[in-house]
Amino acid sequence: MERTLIIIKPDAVQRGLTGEIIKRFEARGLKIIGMKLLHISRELAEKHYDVHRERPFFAGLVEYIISAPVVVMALEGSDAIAAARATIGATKPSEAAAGSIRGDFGLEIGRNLAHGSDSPENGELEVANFFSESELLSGWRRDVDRWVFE
Ligand code: IDP
Ligand code: MG
Repeated sequence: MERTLIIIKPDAVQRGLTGEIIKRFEARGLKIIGMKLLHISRELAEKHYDVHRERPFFAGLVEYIISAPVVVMALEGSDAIAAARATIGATKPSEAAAGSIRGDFGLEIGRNLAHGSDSPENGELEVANFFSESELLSGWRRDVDRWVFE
């Protein structure tokens, strides 16, 4: 099982799309093992986006992600990384496939609604950046699991 960190970004929360976005991950079969509403601190935002520190859009990206509350989720599933990124869609919403979150609800790269981890290693690290061990319910029994996982 892989873990991925999903961030429902400030634009999505402000636009009332939180439920719509959660619904898509739930329907996909990904298991929610942690979820909370929070206002990300500048320190945590800079840590989360550290790989982009040298990019010209870094300052704007940090301002965007700390501009208002977000909903963060830790999801678990087989191939959770690739599945969640496909559900989110391409980074640039204008190029994202219709049917994806960004392809259905976004237009601009700086307002692209959701984050998903890009590798199993980063999934583990990012989940740990946002959730304490006691906030993660990895072992909870979901009765439909045998109809989702082979
Ligand atoms: P991802 O979110 O699809 O994984 P990354 O390349 O990891 O995309 O970039 C992280 C975030 O930085 C993007 O989701 C987007 O919000 C922002 N970003 C990336 N490239 C640009 C850009 O060229 N201009 C403005 N923001 C950008
Ligand atoms: Mg990324």
